[in-house]
Amino acid sequence: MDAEEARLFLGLDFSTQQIKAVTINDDLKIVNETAVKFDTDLPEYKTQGGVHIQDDHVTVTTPSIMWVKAFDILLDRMKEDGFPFNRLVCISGAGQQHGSVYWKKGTKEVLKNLTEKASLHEQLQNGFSIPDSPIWMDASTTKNCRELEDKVGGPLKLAEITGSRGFERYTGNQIMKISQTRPSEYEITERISLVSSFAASLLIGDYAPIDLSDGSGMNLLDITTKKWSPKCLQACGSDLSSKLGDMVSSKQIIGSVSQFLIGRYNFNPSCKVVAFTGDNPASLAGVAPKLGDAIISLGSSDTVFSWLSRQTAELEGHIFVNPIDSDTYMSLVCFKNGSLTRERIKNECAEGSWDKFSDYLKNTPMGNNGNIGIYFDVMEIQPLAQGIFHFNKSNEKVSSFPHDVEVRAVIESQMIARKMYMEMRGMHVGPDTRILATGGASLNKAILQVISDVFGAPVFVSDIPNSAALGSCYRAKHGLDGCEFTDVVRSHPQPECVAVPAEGARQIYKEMTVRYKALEKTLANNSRVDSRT
Ligand code: ADP
Ligand code: XUL
Repeated sequence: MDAEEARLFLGLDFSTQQIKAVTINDDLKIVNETAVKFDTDLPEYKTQGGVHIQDDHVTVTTPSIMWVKAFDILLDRMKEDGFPFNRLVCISGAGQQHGSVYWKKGTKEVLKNLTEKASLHEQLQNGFSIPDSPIWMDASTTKNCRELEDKVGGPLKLAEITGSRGFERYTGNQIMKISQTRPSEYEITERISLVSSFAASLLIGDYAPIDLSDGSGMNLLDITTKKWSPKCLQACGSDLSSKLGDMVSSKQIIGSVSQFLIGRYNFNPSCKVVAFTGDNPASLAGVAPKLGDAIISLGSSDTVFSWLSRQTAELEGHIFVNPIDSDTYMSLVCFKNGSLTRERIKNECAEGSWDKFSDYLKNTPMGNNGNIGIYFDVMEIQPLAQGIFHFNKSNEKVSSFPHDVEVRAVIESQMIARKMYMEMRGMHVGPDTRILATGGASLNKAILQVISDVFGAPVFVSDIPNSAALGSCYRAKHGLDGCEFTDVVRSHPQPECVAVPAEGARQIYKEMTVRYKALEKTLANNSRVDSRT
């Protein structure tokens, strides 16, 4: 087959700050990358980092229609660049996890009858019963989490059923809050989608089903039976089962592209769509891991995750059904204060330059002369605390650090916490563990060196930091070709080792972790404290 006709696979990532699109051919070679950034490409929505943080500081939302308009822009941009939509044979995608979209009664018909003469956002303008989607950064549902845990028999029981105790950002708790506080909007909601299944709906022109892996981030799915848990559904809202629809395996083909896409952009009528999933599950596919690898994703959120052969219930972290093989699982811990916190420190202390930020990291000693900072710009997940804290080597609070110390402090404390909670979740890292780094900040070698020093293991990266979009391409190929996933990723480029632990790192970070743990414990749970003043 000549290059003009070769099959192409599209992977989309509806992430917190942008929509990314990656296209590969059958040899897994990337032939196109396009992105639309919410803050800069859609300034009319006035988002910061893709979100709106409400006045109470804990409610965090994104206008659902902004995602639709961003998708219009993405497709228009690709069309202007002459992208060969007609060569796409299959598409899959990812979405930031836990966020929910509320489609108003009647919108199913609108989706099924889209006209190619107008854009998606023009036609879906009035399609949402709740116009602002609660997203994964929201921490406003503590009361609902406790109510759900109580109704099913406690936090550990909820973790046994759904893979996680009650977490504020988890969709079931968000739905419970809406059904209790906005009953009339809840009533006129025809379908509740995750960001992933919402995005898939835009492609197939109908409500797309939620997949088992992203569905595991809701506190609603029984991850053993792989069915909605009747107890959890009942606790979170009336008639919830019909509002959520059926679930599908993450590798299932859910339909073909809509007439709208065929008419407006010249998609091939036979192009299939594989169920969309969460960005972290999609990243698992995108790094093509071996059993035992630990993956650290450094995007808007930082996450650590790995492939699990069997599940165990814990109060820390999460278990999701594995997106590649739904008979196995993946474990994950998520941290809210990731890239945006590092970016703030870069702007305040390193004149807005990642190069200067990296120089500070390289020129300060491991262990930072005993200084420890804790940076929870927004309410963290574990612990549930907010504020900025500086401690000197005697564990005394100080008001600030010099700029270079601040830069090292933010990276050291973030990475110590990543390792500490990963171990609490039962994920083990030894000197032979491969740490696969991905996400925006994995471009930064100085940060990767600190990760290697703190984790005491070698760090590897691939050429492409967009593992969620790339993983979506792989999942599209997997779903369409129906072969083993290992066959799909056979020619996935081997990641390169970019950092090994420095001599002496192990002892320094062992001691620092003990101090960090004790200092973190002193932070008031569930309160907002700021020691900067
Ligand atoms: P998301 O998928 O959540 O939108 P990405 O994985 O694309 O996020 O990561 C975006 C982040 O990457 C930005 O917020 C930025 O802070 C970070 N980033 C980009 N380049 C660098 C760099 N050289 N060093 C550290 N962080 C970086
Ligand atoms: C994972 C989580 C975040 C979002 C956004 O549990 O909340 O990683 O998926 O990336």
